[in-house]
Amino acid sequence: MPGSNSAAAEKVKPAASPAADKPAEIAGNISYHAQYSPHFSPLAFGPEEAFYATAESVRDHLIERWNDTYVHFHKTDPKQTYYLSMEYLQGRALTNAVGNLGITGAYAEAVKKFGYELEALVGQEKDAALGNGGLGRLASCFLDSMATLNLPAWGYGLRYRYGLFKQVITKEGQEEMAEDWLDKFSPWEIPRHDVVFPVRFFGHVEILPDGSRKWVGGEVLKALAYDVPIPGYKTKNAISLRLWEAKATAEDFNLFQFNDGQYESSAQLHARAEQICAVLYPGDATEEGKLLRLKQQFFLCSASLQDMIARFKERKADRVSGKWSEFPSKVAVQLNDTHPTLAIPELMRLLMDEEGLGWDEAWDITYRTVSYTNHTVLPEALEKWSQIVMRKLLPRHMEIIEEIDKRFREMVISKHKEMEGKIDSMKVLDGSNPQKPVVRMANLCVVSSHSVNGVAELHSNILKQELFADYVSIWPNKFQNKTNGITPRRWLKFCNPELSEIITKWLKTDQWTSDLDLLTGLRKFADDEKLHAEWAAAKLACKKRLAKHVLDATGVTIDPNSLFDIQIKRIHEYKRQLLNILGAVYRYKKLKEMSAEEKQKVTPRTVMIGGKAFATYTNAKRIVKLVNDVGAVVNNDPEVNKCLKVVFIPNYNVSVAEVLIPGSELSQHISTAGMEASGTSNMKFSLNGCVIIGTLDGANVEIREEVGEDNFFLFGAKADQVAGLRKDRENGLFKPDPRFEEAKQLIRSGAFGSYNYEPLLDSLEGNSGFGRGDYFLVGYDFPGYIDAQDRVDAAYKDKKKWIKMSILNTAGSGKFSSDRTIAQYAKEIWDIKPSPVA
Ligand code: B1N
Repeated sequence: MPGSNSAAAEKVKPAASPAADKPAEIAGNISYHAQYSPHFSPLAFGPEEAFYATAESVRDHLIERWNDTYVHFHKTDPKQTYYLSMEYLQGRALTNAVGNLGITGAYAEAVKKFGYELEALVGQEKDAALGNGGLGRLASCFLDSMATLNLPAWGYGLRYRYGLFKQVITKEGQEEMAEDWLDKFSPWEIPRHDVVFPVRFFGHVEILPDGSRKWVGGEVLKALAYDVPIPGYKTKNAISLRLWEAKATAEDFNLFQFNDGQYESSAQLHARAEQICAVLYPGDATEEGKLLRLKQQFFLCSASLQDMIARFKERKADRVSGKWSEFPSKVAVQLNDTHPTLAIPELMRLLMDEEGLGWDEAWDITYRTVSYTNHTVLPEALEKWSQIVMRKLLPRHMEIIEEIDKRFREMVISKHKEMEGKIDSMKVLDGSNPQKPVVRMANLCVVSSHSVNGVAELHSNILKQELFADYVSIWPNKFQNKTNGITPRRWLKFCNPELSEIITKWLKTDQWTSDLDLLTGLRKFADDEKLHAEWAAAKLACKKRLAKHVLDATGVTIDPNSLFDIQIKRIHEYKRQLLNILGAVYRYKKLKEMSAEEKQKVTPRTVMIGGKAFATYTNAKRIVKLVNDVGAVVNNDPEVNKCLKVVFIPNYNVSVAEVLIPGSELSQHISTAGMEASGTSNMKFSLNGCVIIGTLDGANVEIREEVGEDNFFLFGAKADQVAGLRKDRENGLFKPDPRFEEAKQLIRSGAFGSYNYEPLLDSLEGNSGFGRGDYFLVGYDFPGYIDAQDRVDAAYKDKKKWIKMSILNTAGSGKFSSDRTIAQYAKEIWDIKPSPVA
């Protein structure tokens, strides 16, 4: 490590270091941690203690690589990317760590010496759920790919005390409980007491005698770094996910008040510091104006930028020329949506007020450093912050934002006169409502970043043609597409060992795990009967594992020979779980009308729906309740339950996904076209040989292109029809299909209990106003959906055909590796290059 005593430290041989390939030595090291890492009594060695000791032993390997990588980057001083995200959905780390380090076998054997199976210990780990859904999981897949591609990159985030809530299903529906991922401790994080930065809130701006400005007063908290090492797959590189925690200092503790018995006020700032990282903001595509959320966002941005600048200065000392203008050739900052937008004014402030640069130079550096990814076009998810709140909390930043806005407007008038009429919608500050003037964060990002990208072709086109169309005429080259991806390690190799082995066997190489395009090599075996038999056996094994999870989690027994049909994602009206459940209700009704003979011919199906609803999103919670109520009736109806089961999967999270996705055969990605920016679980399902029923939305469009239209069940309105269809409804031109009416009617009849589903069903009716006149077009798409489901049933009856479709889905998934996505970001946005540790 660089630092004053590094030479001396290097001479000290660490004791009890494990050998990666010798199970006996590994076991010794696990036992060492059980004894000397003082978390439990040395006599206790149950599965939980064994998990923690094993994880600590694995962590030793990680730390070695992580230190080597840091030193390597320090010496070679490449340009680095800093990924700023308010969310990371890491899930569990043990399987991934031993898998990426290539020591799974050795550890599996080592823990056997204590009488444990590695799989059993893995289940002891709590999910790190520091994210809500796709956006957070994407950030985690990106970290895996950055490390695997040996890229000099960091992730920055917040160390929330409580991550995403735990979902408990009761008779009432969803209930939320705090999920205590740090209940004992996390073996994967390393507190960095040497990495601490001050972060200020409130206060005021002082004008100094030389005319420069300085932000002073208010309250100052400390940001303390916790590093989580991220190992690459089959490489010596391990990068960092740096999570900040808020702390108050000893000086903030008022001993006088405490001694006077005023316990609460004596530790006021400590309490406020604790609030900052207490909980993850539980929103996905909805935004609520909360001061605390703004504080969180600034906390992340300020600490991260101070850290980057400190590193730039530290390394600058070794460089010949140490000019600030070099900053953008050493640092790339990627904003994961608008949540870390405050990085823009904060970088400007640090460069101007702390480093003494002028506006023009600071602006040039900021613009060349920062780039922005947009993840949604939903109007309610486009962040807008009250100018009044912003000015109070961050007075200097508000000044800077005002200046950015002013200069942008002047630029348009002087250089793009033709756009003058559009300034009102393009500018950063929106004062159209004098009661509540706001800062439009997306506009601030577009104006201040050198690159703006969407997350799938269709989404990026919508950005260019609609949301950001006016900016395109000013900056035609600023807008890009970077189709999302997923890591094939976690989402195939580790979660689906059965299928992975078959793929490796048939491709005669395991290189596909880092070169996913090799999967196309499966195409030539798509009709091979031997492969079919192996493929079907692997799927059945995964279905049995899934069935066991369902039984454990819900008490419902499901038949592994039925078609496993899954929709798992956050519950949202635009994702249309309602369409799915109405389809299941319609299927139930038809089954009830059938004779015993007719039922013999039916393709038996298990419909599984899982996902969390935002705590105050009433309609989403009603949907959860409806799925559970339908399941309770259908699953207990002996007339139909051989042909249909409906199961709500509780507490959907990363590790549940790792069990469900490998066992899936059909998965539903059925959002109203134009509304799902990309989707990433669609990629995971397809990669695991699952066929998609879906709309032409988000990345579905590209998946269908890659796997072939015969291997995708398409239905529904196209994105460019949606606006017209809504208009038609308003004009009373929409005629609902009788099947849609039947399904709603059955719910209204009380067949699934007496809960009042009227508000939910109302949302699908009317022309506008209350219920929004079926804004998400469930009624319009219903007949097409039912027809597509009929095609699914027919296809599933032909086992050969179905397995071929399944193989061709896996074979066509190469494009959706996050390695491809990250390589494109590295080349086309960040301009960084691989830098492997020798
Ligand atoms: O980002 C994912 C996409 O695959 C999904 O289609 C998209 O819905 C998701 C506010 C969001 N967009 N916006 C959010 C998350 C939290 C929050 O507070 C908005 N999440 C997405 C990855 O690109």
